[in-house]
Amino acid sequence: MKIGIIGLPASGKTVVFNCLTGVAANLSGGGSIPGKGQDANIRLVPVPDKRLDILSEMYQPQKTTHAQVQYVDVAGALKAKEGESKGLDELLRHLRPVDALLHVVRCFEWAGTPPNPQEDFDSLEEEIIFADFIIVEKRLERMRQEAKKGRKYDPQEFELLKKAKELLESGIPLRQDPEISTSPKLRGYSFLSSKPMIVCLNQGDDGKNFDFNPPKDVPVVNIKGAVEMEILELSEEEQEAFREEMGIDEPAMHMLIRESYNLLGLISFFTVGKDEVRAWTIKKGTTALKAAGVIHSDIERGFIRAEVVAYDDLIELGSYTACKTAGKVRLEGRDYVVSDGDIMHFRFNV
Ligand SMILES: Nc1nc2c(ncn2[C@@H]2O[C@H](COP(=O)(O)OP(=O)(O)O)[C@@H](O)[C@H]2O)c(=O)[nH]1
Ligand SMILES: [Mg+2]
Repeated sequence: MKIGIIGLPASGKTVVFNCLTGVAANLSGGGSIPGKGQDANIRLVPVPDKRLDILSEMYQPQKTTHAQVQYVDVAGALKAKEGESKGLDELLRHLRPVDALLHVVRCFEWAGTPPNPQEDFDSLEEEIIFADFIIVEKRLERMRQEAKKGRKYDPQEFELLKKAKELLESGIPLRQDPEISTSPKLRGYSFLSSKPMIVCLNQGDDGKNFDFNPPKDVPVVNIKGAVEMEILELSEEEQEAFREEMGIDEPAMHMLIRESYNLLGLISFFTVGKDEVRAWTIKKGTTALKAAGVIHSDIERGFIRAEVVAYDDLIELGSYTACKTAGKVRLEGRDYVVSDGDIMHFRFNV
């Protein structure tokens, strides 16, 4: 799972990336020097999950493994200024494969420029829509030419692209149209505006709020990037003391990571034991059989049954044995739809 961080220059993308990944990343061309170098920072981030910590305490395993999400921070602006189209291609190359976008919006004064989150958001949203529009138009044109030459093209794909063009022309991002954004026929285009998006309002130290209307279906998370970064530079103990003092329960980034996990329609199931306590990532709606396959193809192939306990039951009753006695350990078949937080033991035979 990959999440691309986008935003206008100096919105705080790299700061947010650093906070998310908890380590300072040095990026040539990052910061306030847009267009100079187009490298991308890519890093795997463990998804914070209190349940996993509690399970770990219970089982004292040798190893605890979190679910992971990959974040990509791209340098440079999306805006294609005159003569910068090469940079734009490079940027899009990094962004096309991501599963979702994290759009960072500046809400602090920077270099004497007051914040204007709505305008900033809208202008980048327009860029995204325009980038998709160019692709659709080029493709439609080529299909028309092929048709003229009597060559075959996929009429369904043509109709879908025409609809996409109409939406984009009206300034509507493709993510708002389920038919378009989920169509297998259009998947290969990796349209930016069809990717799910989360907005991250990056506030200054004062935490001042601004009027901001996100488009529908786009969740908004408030963070203070610079403050978070300062906290991260402290030692573990200092961090804890500081958060306690400020009444902050956990780093804001934890919430952001979890929000982006939810946004992708992802849930976790757990496997527990003395060797390892682990969170596994699946899409909502995944069956026990397919969940087994996430662990190993052999377990899927030889699947017999799954022993399932709900996380809440395990915590309430205190142990697996207690759950068994209370009849809370269920035996489920291959078509069982796994719930978030299920603790699973697979019985299989190969
Ligand atoms: N005051 C303030 N400055 C910030 C905040 N986040 C980032 N900055 C500053 O804004 C500038 C641009 O940040 P950066 O993360 O490099 O932006 P990027 O171009 O989007 O990657 C840097 O000088 C940061 O120190 C914030 O929350 N508050
Ligand atoms: Mg940057």
